[in-house]
Amino acid sequence: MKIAVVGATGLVGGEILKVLEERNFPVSELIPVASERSVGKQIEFKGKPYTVVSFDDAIAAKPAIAIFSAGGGTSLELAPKFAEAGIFVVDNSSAWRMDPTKKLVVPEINADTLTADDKIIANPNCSTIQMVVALKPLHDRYKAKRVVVSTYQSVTGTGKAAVDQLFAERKGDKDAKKVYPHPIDLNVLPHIDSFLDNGYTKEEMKMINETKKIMGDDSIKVTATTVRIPTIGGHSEAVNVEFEHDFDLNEVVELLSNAEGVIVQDDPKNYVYPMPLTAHGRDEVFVGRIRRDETQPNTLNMWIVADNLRKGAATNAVQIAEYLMKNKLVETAEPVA
Ligand code: A2P
Ligand code: 11C
Repeated sequence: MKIAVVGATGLVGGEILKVLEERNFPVSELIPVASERSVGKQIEFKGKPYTVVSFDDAIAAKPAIAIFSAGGGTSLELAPKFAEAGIFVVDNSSAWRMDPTKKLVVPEINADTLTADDKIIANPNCSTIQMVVALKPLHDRYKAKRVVVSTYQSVTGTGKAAVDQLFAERKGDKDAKKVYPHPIDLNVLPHIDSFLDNGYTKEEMKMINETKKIMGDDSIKVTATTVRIPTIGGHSEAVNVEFEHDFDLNEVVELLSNAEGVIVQDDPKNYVYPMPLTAHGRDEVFVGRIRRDETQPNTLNMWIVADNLRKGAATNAVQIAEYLMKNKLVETAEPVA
């Protein structure tokens, strides 16, 4: 299958290439796309060099699927052009997520809503994806009423320039180029994306609104505080959930252990719990510190970690592409096993 990766030179784009390769996605031709300034550059896929092309050339090459990770503005402008040419777009940006005519997909939860007419498919925000992957099996059993989440997010969520800022500061470079309004090394910023009139950030509102849309349940109340920390391995989240029905803690662990895409790491006495260092480069969502909130009934605390560039972005997008292929929603040149 011909696959275009729009934003192939970026952090998420690079991860998409790795995930396509690792999961043995049947790529018959890779079409890497980036901004005009990168056209003609070489990138590597499966050990071979590929030349970055412009989006016009990419559309003309007629890929079956284009996976976008090139920012919201680029997606707003270019995704419809690909879709009009009959190309499925799996879009990592926030551009289409809350558009009622577009599906917001986490394959473990709602890929079965996709049809061949869904030409632009939205990939949720990274911090939302890892939370709902763990929340859904519990919601199905006990019905989540209210979620209070605080995040500890990796600088990789901001992009390459932010990773450069962290390491330049760590080296003591006084002229480090600033992506954040403050130093990030040895610091914590309660600020991800821009502030809105209600005092929340866009990242916080994404967690609130996207969770309801993916779970297909507007009644779930979510409140969030999203925070940037100086790590690169992944995002961590302290999640407090109040359920309508009471739960048995052993059953919670069992439900999570059996949930697709979830790994329980919960043996605090032996210092086993999820961490960005151990989640880095992995496709799964890790859950630990599973315990009752003893201050009120039917309420659970847990700690959720995932590599935001993987399940939070690249892996989820590639899983959507796999779903399109396996369910024959996209036309393939070759027979699909
Ligand atoms: P480029 O490398 O040419 O700037 P990151 O989030 O890690 O900064 O990556 C952003 C990605 O989006 C890069 O691959 C970048 O390409 C790409 N990009 C930015 N603007 C456009 C555009 N107008 N068209 C296509 N790709 C774009
Ligand atoms: C961050 N969650 O960590 C953001 C990055 O809407 O896809 C992804 C933003 C998005 O900064």
